[in-house]
Amino acid sequence: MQRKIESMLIQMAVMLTLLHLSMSAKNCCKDIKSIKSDIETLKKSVQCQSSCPTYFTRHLDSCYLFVTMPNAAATWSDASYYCSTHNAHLVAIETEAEHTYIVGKLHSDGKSGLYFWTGGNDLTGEWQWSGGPCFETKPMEFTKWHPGQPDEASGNENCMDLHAKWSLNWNDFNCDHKIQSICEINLI
Ligand SMILES: [Ca+2]
Ligand SMILES: [Ca+2]
Repeated sequence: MQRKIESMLIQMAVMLTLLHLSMSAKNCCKDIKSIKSDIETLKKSVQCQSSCPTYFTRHLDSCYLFVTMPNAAATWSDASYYCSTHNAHLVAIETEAEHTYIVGKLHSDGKSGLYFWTGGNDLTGEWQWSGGPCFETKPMEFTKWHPGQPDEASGNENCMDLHAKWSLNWNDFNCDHKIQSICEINLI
């Protein structure tokens, strides 16, 4: 009888230990999940901004940096990297109004004779706006292609520029060309 009770007690102790271990495991994973979500929130709060840096121009809920210095002409990927160093992304022109604002600004600043990289690219097969700090990559919906573009003219035109020769309408261009660029920050 005593042996039976001892064995039952041992079984209960084993079950309680297993139950405790399983609960700790659950808590541990829950904790890791909540830590991960805290890190994501923290990352966003560090990268996203609610006001424009002084050297950016504000328009509606965006800040723009027109990179027009002659020595700042860069390939698309270098221009994209440059924007990221300012916590920005290459400009995403998402509406007719945004296109009109940018073209108007380049005209009023006397820069409409230059060529500018935007974040538009089809490097993954579909035309999209490249992402960056606090801005998700997204498909291109509004477009302002110059008639006949995109034409993949050189057989290797995967990046979109505002094309001076065509009144700053859009062109697909070889990503290795070195031209000016526009960075954007979408404010939160
Ligand atoms: Ca935009
Ligand atoms: Ca083209």
